[in-house]
Amino acid sequence: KEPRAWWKEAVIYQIYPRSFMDANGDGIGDLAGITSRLPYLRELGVDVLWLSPIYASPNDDNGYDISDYRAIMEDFGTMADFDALLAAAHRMGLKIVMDLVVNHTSDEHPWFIESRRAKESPYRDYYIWRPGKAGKEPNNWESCFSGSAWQYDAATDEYYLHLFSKKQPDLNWENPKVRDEVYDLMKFWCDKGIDGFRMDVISMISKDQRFPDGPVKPDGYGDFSPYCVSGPRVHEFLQEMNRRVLSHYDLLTVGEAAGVTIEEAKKYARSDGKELGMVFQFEHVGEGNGKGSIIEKWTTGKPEMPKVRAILNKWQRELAGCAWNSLYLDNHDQPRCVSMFGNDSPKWRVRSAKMLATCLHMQKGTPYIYQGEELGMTNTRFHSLADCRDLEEINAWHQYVDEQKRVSPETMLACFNNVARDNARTPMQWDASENAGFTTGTPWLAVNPNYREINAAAETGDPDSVYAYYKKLIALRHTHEIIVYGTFEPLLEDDPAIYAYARHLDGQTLLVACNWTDHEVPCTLFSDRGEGEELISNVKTEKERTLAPYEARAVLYGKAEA
Ligand code: TEU
Ligand code: CA
Repeated sequence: KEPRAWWKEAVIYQIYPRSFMDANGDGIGDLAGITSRLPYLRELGVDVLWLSPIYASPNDDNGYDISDYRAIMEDFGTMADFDALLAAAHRMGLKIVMDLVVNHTSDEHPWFIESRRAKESPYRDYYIWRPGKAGKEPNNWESCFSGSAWQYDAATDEYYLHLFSKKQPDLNWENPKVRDEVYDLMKFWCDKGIDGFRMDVISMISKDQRFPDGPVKPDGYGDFSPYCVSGPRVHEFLQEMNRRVLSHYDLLTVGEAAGVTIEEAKKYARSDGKELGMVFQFEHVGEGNGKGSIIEKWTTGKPEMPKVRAILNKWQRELAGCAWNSLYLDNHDQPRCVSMFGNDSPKWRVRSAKMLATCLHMQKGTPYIYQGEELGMTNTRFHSLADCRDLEEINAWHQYVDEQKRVSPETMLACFNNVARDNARTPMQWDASENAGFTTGTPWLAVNPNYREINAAAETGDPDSVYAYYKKLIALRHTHEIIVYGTFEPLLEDDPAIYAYARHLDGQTLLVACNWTDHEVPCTLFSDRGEGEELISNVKTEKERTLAPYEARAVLYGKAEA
C-alpha cells in the first residue's frame, strides 16, 4: 500500500502575487492583498497556497530574479506583512509553500556584484565564469529567454552563464559554499514555519563541467539541455539538501523539472523520501509545441487529446508505486488551460473548463490549481508588443521579428495570443467593478476585458459555476480515499474523443470519462456497469449510452471494504 503523507492528500493553489490582489492601489498585487482574500481560498477548500517568489527583486522576471533571499519585495510589502499572512493562513488551516529560486540569482544580488568585481573576489566562484573562445562566447548555448546563454563582462574580460535572462546569472553549485548559503536561507524560511518549497528549475542546477556545444537548433543556437537538465551531480546535490535541510522539517517539496524524463523523475521524487516529494514534468503542456509551430514554443497550434492522454497515462503508469505525480494544466508560465486544452467560446467555456478539471483532479497525484483557473479564466488578447510585460515575449519579439525577421508581427501576435505567459498573469478577476476589483489604481498588466462576465463575485453565488465545480472536486478528494490512493487504470486508450480511466481501492472502482470534443459521442462505460453512485458530472440530464459535448462524469461502484 502507498505510504501516506499529508501532501499527497492536499490540493494546492498557486498564487502569482503580482496579479492576485492589490491592497494599496499601486496596481501591483501584494501580501496584504493575499491576506485579505484568505477567506475566499478557505471557502474554496484548498489546503496549501504556493506563492510565486515574494523576495526582494529588481523584477526583471517578476521575482524569479532574487537580490535578497531574506527580504520581501518592496512592491509586495514587508516581512511583518509576510509574518501576518503566514499566521493568518495557519489560523485558518491553510499551509504556505514558498518558491525557491536557487538555480540563479539576480545580477543585483550582493554575491554577484562582488563576483563580477574581480577574478580574485572570494565570491568569484559563486557563479559560472569562463573566458571567451576566439573572441566569442565559451559555447553555443542559447538562453531560455533568447540570445546566447553567456554574457560578456568587460570588468574581468570573461563571460558568465545565464540559462535564463542576463539578469539571472546561474549559481555555481559545484562550489560547496554556494550550497551552504542555499541550505542556510532555506532553514531561515523553515524556521519561520513555512510548509514547503516549490523549487524553480531545480533540474538544471548541475552543469556538465566540460561545457560542450549543444545540438544546433533551427535558430542557430545550441541546446544546453543535454548538459544541464538532470546534470551529472543533481541527485547528489538534492540528497545533500535533503540531509541538511528537508529531512529536519515536515515539508511539501516539488521540483520544477522542465525536460525531465520518467527515469529521472523516479529519482527526484523517489518514494523513500531521500530527495523531493514530487516533480512538475512538462511533456503534456508542451504537446502543442511544433504544431503550426513558428519557433519552438511559439506556435498557433493546440495540443491533441490522444497525445496528451498518452503522456499523462504514461506518467500515471510508470510512477505507480515508486514516485508521486503532481497534476497540473495551468501555472504562471502556461496559457490558460480552458483556452489551450478546452474551448473558451461562450458556448462551451464553462462546460469544457469543468471537464478538464474532472479529467485532471480524478487522477492519482497532488492537484495544483492556478489562480483564476477555478473561475475558468481565459487567455487574453494582445494587440501589439506594448500590451506585453513578460521579458520572454519581449526578447523573443526582438530576436525573431526585429533582428532575424523570421516571423511577421502578425504571426508573432497570434502566437502570443495562443501561448504567451502573460495570458496567465492578467489580474485575478474578483468582481465586475472597474479593473475587476483587483486594484483601485492602474494594473501593471491590463485585466482581461471579459472580467465583467467572468469573476469570483458572480461565480461564488452560482451553484453551476466553474468555481462551484472546483469546490466540489476538492471536497470529493477530501472525502474519498480512492481519489487519493486508488490505483490508476487507463481505459479506451484508442478512443479519439474520450479520455477515460478507472481508479481502484479496497474493492471499489471509480470510473471517469471525459469527452474532449464539441460533439456528442457514444460511450457505454457506465451503462455496461449498472448502478453506481455518481460523484460528479458537468451535464444536467445525462444520456445512458453517450457523452454530450465536453461532458465529464465520475461514478463510484462497489462498497468499501472495512
Ligand atoms: O520556469 C522555467 C522553465 O523551464 C519554463 O517553464 C520557462 O521559463 C518558460 O515557460 C519558458 O517558456 C521557471 C519559472 O517558472 C519561470 O517563471 C521563470 O521565468 C524561470 O524559471 C526562470 O526563473
Ligand atoms: Ca500593491
